[in-house]
Amino acid sequence: MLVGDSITSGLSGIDTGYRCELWSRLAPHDVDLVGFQSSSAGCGTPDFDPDHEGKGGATTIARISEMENPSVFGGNSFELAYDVALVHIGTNDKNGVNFGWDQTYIDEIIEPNFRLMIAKLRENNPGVTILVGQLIPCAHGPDEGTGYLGCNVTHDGGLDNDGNPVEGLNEVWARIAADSSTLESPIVLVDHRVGFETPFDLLPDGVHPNGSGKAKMAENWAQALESYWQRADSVLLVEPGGRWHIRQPGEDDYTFWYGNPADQPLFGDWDGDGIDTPGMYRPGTGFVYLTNTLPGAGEVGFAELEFYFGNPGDQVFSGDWDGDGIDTLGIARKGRIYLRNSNDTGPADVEFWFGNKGDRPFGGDPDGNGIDGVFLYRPSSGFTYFTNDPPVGGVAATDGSLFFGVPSDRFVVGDWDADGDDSVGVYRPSDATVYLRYENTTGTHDEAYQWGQGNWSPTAGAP
Ligand SMILES: [Ca+2]
Ligand SMILES: [Ca+2]
Ligand SMILES: [Ca+2]
Ligand SMILES: [Ca+2]
Repeated sequence: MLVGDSITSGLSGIDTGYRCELWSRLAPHDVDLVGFQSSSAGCGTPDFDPDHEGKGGATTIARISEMENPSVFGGNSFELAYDVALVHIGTNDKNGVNFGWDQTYIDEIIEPNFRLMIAKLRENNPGVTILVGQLIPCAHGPDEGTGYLGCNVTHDGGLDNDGNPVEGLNEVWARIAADSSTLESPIVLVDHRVGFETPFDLLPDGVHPNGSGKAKMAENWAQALESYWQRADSVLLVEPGGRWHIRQPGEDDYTFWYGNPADQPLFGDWDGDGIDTPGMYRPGTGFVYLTNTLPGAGEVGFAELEFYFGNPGDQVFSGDWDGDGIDTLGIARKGRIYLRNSNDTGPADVEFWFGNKGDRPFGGDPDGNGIDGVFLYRPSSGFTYFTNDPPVGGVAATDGSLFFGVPSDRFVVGDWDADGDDSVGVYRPSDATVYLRYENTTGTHDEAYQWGQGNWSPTAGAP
């Protein structure tokens, strides 16, 4: 959901702000924009998704009250099921105050309104990722007739030809991102000032980006989204009693409860929104319990999907076997692999021979093509074998093998260095240490840290 003022909506009937450029830039990704406003003037891109939440002239508080009032645009925008919000708002907050603009105004009016926007975005979507744009600079002169603050006024109220009032607003957004970002709902600062030149990238009005300015904004948003979507995986640990730990270096672990003792932890993107969440396989009954919501800190998570999968004795693991962005489950049974592409009970969509009885299976993408293949750790030899993508029946090719870890290690697979391909890692019970390797070749670890207790179970993903 794109939230903002006319820099987002575009000039009425003329353009679509940065939205047209952003849509083209995000074409390789499966993006659905949401919002109760819709405008596509001037955007000739095929399949352009015109939905948005930008409004010309809006201050932050005006936007909040419109967005939550169904009588304005037909619904409460904060109740839409957005996964990511891109917010570029505040430029108009300086309007109407003219030379009453000072730090007190910023502290007492503007900052609470910015914080209210964050709170509203999270109200019905507690796991939303919020990308906050550092506002593009403006370049218009003071216009006392309309009460607009000129761009030659610094945010402490003085006149300064080099200053810019939006810088005071950007300091507020940076402060909010620093103190209000959480694991469950990250706030990522996107700096649109980088490479943005005034007046070169602005229309003659000194406020709205022109073609080059819009392209720069679109590129900044897209890069921030892509690095968020392709962020590094990390190891998670689950206590035998079902208490999960997500490591936050320098801070206490983020913990929550999910599943029963003896459940086998899974962690994946069960709904394709780019965020991994917990799952559990209960070997005694063959049931799988998945949730698409990361439980709040200290809270107990509840399964949103429950289904029967496999037989007692099967080894259950997860991955995205068809590259549609949704993780589903697979089974290893006596050297045969069964993969299913939907999260429900049913027969395998793909099955093939790979490995031996007793091998431990993991889903992962060693060649980074977006389709998960299968890793097998063989405790008897200490070797790990992998196949890049699921074959269509028959016997899977072994695309690589490596020696890493020792038989008592608990194996995991993930993209530890965020370069797009998955590689091996282990949790070693004897010294309660995570060892990660960035390449699928024999060699020593690239990263290691002591964490947790030896009887905890590892899983991996990007929460
Ligand atoms: Ca998800
Ligand atoms: Ca899939
Ligand atoms: Ca692959
Ligand atoms: Ca990698």
